[in-house]
Amino acid sequence: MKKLVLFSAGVAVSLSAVAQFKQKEMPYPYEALEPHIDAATMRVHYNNHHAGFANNLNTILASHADWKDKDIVFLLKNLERLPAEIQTPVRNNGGGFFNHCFWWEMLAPAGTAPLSDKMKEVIAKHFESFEKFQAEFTKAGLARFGSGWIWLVKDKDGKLSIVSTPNQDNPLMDPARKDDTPVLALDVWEHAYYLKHQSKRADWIAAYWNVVNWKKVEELYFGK
Ligand code: MN3
Repeated sequence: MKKLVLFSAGVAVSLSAVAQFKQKEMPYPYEALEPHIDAATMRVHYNNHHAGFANNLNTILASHADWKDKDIVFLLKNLERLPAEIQTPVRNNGGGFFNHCFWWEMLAPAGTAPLSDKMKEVIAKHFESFEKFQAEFTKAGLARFGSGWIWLVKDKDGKLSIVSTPNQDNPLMDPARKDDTPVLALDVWEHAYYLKHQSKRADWIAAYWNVVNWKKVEELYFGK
């Protein structure tokens, strides 16, 4: 990155130190999830939407020295401790940054990260059957009005629940869930599917099930 130096009240501030929230490289090529998720959607989702959240977050925190070096999870779990004027911008852009970092890891080329019997059993234990879980998660995705995310969340005792959040919110922001871990996510913002499915969110969710990274879900549930 080009190093820019600003002088403010006689103090040199290096902007190269500011761009700390960086996207990781995608774990697979843009076309790897075809035909379930098209390369054009992946490209715009990663390079425009996710990059936008990262850039905005860095800009917002550039003038808040006490906060810009914090870890993203810390920021999202402590939004109420931030200066009032940046709480909502960090909620939206920090949420968008974190959610999309999580999102790319939630996906894998079809057939490469199948659901293990072990994980299937855990899910079935909580939702009667894996199929019932899938139906319930899908229903939550269809019911989310406007934009948002659907999550499968594990609490500290290993109990699973489905959580629906608006906008770029996520379970980390909920003080009642501070010990919980998201293990699966679904982006139901139109930008995630509109190029291919237009307004048909049900088709999008059906496509999504083909490319879930169940290995990652299992890793998040059981720990590495
Ligand atoms: Mn998105």
